[in-house]
Amino acid sequence: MKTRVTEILGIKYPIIQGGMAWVATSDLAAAVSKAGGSGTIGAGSAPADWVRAEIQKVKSMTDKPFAVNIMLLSPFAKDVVNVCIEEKVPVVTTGAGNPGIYMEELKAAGIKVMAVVPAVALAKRLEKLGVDAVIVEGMEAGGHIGETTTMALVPQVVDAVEIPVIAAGGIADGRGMVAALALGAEAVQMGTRFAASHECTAPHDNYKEAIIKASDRDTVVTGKATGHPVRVLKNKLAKDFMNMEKQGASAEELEAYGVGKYRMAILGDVKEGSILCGQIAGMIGQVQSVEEIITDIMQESQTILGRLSAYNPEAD
Ligand code: TUI
Repeated sequence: MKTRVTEILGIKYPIIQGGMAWVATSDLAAAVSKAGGSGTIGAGSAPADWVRAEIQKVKSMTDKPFAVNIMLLSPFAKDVVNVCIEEKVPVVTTGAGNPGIYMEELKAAGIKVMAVVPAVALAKRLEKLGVDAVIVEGMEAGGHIGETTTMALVPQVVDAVEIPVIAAGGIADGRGMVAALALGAEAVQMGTRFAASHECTAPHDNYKEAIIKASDRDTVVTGKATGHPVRVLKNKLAKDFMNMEKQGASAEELEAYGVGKYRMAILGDVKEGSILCGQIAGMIGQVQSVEEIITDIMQESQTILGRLSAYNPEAD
């Protein structure tokens, strides 16, 4: 399945693994790239030296292209940009902000840049600044999100820009892949499905089990009051946090309460820790290998595409 995105990235399948902070480390990124997709190291708020070490680990595990996701709210974002340039990372994806100030140096270093956008206006602005593709992420996604759904946002961005669009948020199988292609996307980015993989070694098994156990209404969006809405699994922490929000806690109090909670969940405390995952968690029923996940999705997509091409609405 060739698209402009598979051509730009030099990958076999139009599947990109989301750059989940704390969750997407070198093991997962290397496994996805080896399996023919685009693996991504999630830099999150980690210091640049940690990111450099993860990049070097991926390079030692595979010659295939991979990406680093730069979380633009990180205090280390600028340092991570420099590390990506020094390490000649083939692809950078960005999230949680506008990567405009880094575009010139990333492009000068020959790095492909793909930015997550939650809205049409930012997609148009970044196209002018030279991003190679936009990752259009709907509010079904886990973690920090915008306000519009994938279904509504992807075709609007496709109509507004010439560069390729990658769809993200609420996609975890072949049905989601074909739907994304139907909306005009040329690849998908998936986070939650890859978080529930064997090669995703950073989170404790409890974390993956929580994703597997989740059903359709088990995620909530916290942090709307602080201006940083984040979709998480509904657990004790999320309920406490929402109660504090209801009682009018200040942004400072809420931020202070949130400190360290991602790390706690990664270490296995799935009650008091913050488990970031998308609404599609309810559809994920088992932990699988990355290879199985990618093969399943590609086979299911081919089957659906075959069925649709035989579909004739005129027939009785
Ligand atoms: O970035 C993500 N997901 C994340 S980042 C993260 S760490 C974090 N924790 C608490 C608060 C904030 C971040 C956890 N999950 N996904 C990509 C994404 N990017 N979603 C939304 C955006 C986004 C939002 C605004 C991208 C650009 C943007 O631009 C605003 C502007 O400056 O125009």
